[in-house]
Amino acid sequence: ATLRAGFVFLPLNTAYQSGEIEYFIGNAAPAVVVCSGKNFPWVSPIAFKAGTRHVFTLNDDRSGSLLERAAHHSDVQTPAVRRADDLAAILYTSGTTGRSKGAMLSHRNLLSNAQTLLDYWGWSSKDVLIHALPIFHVHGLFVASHCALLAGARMIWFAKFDPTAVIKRLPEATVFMGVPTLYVRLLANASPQLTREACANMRLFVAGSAPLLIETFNEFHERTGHTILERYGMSETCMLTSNPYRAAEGERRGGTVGFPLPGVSVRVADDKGGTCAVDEIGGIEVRGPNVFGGYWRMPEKNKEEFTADGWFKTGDVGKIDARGYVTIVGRSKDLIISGGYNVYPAEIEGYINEMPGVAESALVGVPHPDFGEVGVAVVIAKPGAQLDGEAIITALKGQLANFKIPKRCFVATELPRNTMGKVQKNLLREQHKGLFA
Ligand code: MCA
Ligand code: AMP
Repeated sequence: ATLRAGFVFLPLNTAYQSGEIEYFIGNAAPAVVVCSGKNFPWVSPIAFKAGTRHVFTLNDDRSGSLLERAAHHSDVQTPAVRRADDLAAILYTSGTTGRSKGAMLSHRNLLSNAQTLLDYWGWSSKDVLIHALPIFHVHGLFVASHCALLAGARMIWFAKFDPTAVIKRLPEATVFMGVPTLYVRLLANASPQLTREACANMRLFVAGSAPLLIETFNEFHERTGHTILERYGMSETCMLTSNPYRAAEGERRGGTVGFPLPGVSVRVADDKGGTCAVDEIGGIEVRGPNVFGGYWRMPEKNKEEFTADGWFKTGDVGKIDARGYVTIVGRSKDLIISGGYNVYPAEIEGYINEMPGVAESALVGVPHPDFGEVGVAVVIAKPGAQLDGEAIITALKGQLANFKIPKRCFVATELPRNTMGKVQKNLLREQHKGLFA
């Protein structure tokens, strides 16, 4: 509705706490804020203080002041005319240093990507999508919803992912999209019902947002007969690469994220400003009509994250093979992806370092069977101070969204450092890699 009216919208994770919301509203300066009735008592003061003119409520059962006010307006609405380059949405992505950055996505960015996916993944109005992802991030919001809406397809809507409930509806559906954790849970929790018969009507299972383990890819194929299509994207760029949908274009290769989508250019850069040879590992850079225009009110970040010749530096590290398949092998940015949500260590470390008695801290990502990766904190006390890891976790819970809370917190005597004095997070990761095995 916001886009049709020609305005700009900014979706936010409902798990965010007041400090996080205060930053987003203060930075984005929206004219209108919509929240649930339950959150109105603490969201509205933050919004009014930041200069927001209207705060409306909207609840899961469609009650609340937003629709009450809308009821007085006509049912017929003519979409506002907007140019392709006009701003459509702002998606906040956490910064590697400092606060979150708002990626400015234009109507062209959103429409070009949706049209490309519509064609590349063979959408039609006969499709039925099982939608079980949150709608405040690119995956559930743009990839899933835009494809279904543009195709005129149906959606089976889940406000929250529940593997048993999803498997029950598979026989009516044709498309499912999930982060790897959803596939892990489909296989683990409700395994007896997840059969070839249950998936007989399905034509496409898409995975992305985080690396899909080859074990999950293989087990899903054994169980259902379907080969998951893995694709790769970012909030700043929408979708960039995809394994092929049609067999004529190639096989879906587990462990790769497929080919650059039509119209999208992907290159792998070495650290001397050149382009890597086939199979050589380097920084992934991208260009195309889907790539955002820059960060909201942060011109200095735009200079850092685009090359002089206009390519966006993704911060992902990978390679391209002779057939053109892209493989992501790691990240140059200090980022943990937990159950498909991004956790930036610098942000969590900042909160821990503010606590009484804390000298410094480091957050690292370690393997986790359900979430793929989770954050583990290592904290150093100031001389004479006594710290308790559990108490630190409890204190963080009131301040940060739940997915950012470290799953464990250890108190140590020092952090490993290299000769330059930089914390060697690789050593901490190595030390704790078996915690959840
Ligand atoms: C919940 N918790 C988590 C996570 N989710 N901890 C770490 N990582 C998480 N992702 C916490 C809960 O607060 C709880 O803590 C404990 O872990 C167990 O929660 P559980 O009930 O298992 O969680 P859930 O509510 O079932 O949620 C799990 C989920 C959810 C369904 C996997 O995280 C999710 O919807 N993830 C998808 C995110 C997504 O859409 N990403 C796409 C971003 P406690 O017990 O202490 O309360 S778009 C993107 O990345 C790009 C563009 C792309 O390519 O798509
Ligand atoms: P976000 O900023 O939340 O949009 O997250 C984007 C990041 O998710 C990318 O830069 C990648 O690091 C990661 N990502 C997305 N899809 C995949 C994938 N299929 N495999 C590995 N990493 C992925």
